[in-house]
Amino acid sequence: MAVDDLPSRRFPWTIIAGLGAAAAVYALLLLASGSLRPRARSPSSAGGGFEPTTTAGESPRRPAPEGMVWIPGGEFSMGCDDPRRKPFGGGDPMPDARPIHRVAVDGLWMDRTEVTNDQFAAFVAATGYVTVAETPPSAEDFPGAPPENLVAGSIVFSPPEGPVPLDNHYSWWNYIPGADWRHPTGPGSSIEGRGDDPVVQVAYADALAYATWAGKRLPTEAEWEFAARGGLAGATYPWGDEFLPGGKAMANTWQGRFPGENTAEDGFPGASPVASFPANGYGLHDISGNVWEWCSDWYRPDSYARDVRRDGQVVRNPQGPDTSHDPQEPGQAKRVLRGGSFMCTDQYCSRYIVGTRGKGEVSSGANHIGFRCVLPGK
Ligand SMILES: [Ca+2]
Repeated sequence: MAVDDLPSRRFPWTIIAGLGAAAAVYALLLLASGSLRPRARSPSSAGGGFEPTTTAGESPRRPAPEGMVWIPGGEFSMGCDDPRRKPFGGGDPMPDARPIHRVAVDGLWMDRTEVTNDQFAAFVAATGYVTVAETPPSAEDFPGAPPENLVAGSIVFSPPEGPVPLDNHYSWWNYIPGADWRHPTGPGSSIEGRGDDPVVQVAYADALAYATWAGKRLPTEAEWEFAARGGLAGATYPWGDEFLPGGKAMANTWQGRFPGENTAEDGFPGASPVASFPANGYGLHDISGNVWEWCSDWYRPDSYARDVRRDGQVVRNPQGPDTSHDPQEPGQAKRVLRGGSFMCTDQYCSRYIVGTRGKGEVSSGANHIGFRCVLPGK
């Protein structure tokens, strides 16, 4: 099992039912957004097969929708070099983020922040929507599970008291009955006074339902990465190549010895109110770190290899593969997650690096998974 897997909502039931397969979701996490350099860098400084980012120059055809920023669209090098030799690069070679290849995306509007608890509450108030985590797992989906175990809930980070081996995520993830978006870490928790925090404990269907209600949609993985790079080409982070420029945290990640020690030197032991960290070159906050963000693509580790065209032409507006396949958990349907979360650390998962990829089993939320939406420019 990869060191950065985390369990999905399905795992307690598959275990209980004796079905065997434990679930996992590629875990996560990391950084927020950053700096103010909107220009592409030269290929030589970017290295690793990255070429300059070019923008299409198309202008938005309407005033900015509330809370959204314009992403101009254009062409960029998508993917990630092996980050293991970089400071804060972590121990994962990130092979699913290669080959680095040229991709073009159309201009679009993107939420400048992750969707907040207040925004999600407005959606629920208007529609009566009930999230996946609030719905008891069905006996049909988990044949053989004792009825008393089919209880609504979700996955919650439960830090161990002392050091634990990092090869067993069950040491710090638990299925908690009653955990949902209003109770992110379980029945005793609340979002009272946390209206500006990103909504969490949302499964893919929940994010999609919100986006549809808002007249928006979820970003493709390519749109997300183009936007996250903020105009930079091949930079390690959305703000540049230095993780802590001037010693300053640019994103909500993890400090201390993971998972038992959380020193919160960046100011936040858990999720932070959106826009607590600087925006990237396109005005996006928390595009790295804070909470993971759902993208619309199905996950496959070879997505990029399948996208690359033999004629060397640019791949335009890729939508991802038709189906999901994760060799580590072949029975699980997974969508792409991007950006990492407040739990990201180079000791475990350095997916605050902007070109890296995550994945999540579609029926699973967790207290570090959220989303943001986009609106096509045309
Ligand atoms: Ca933090």
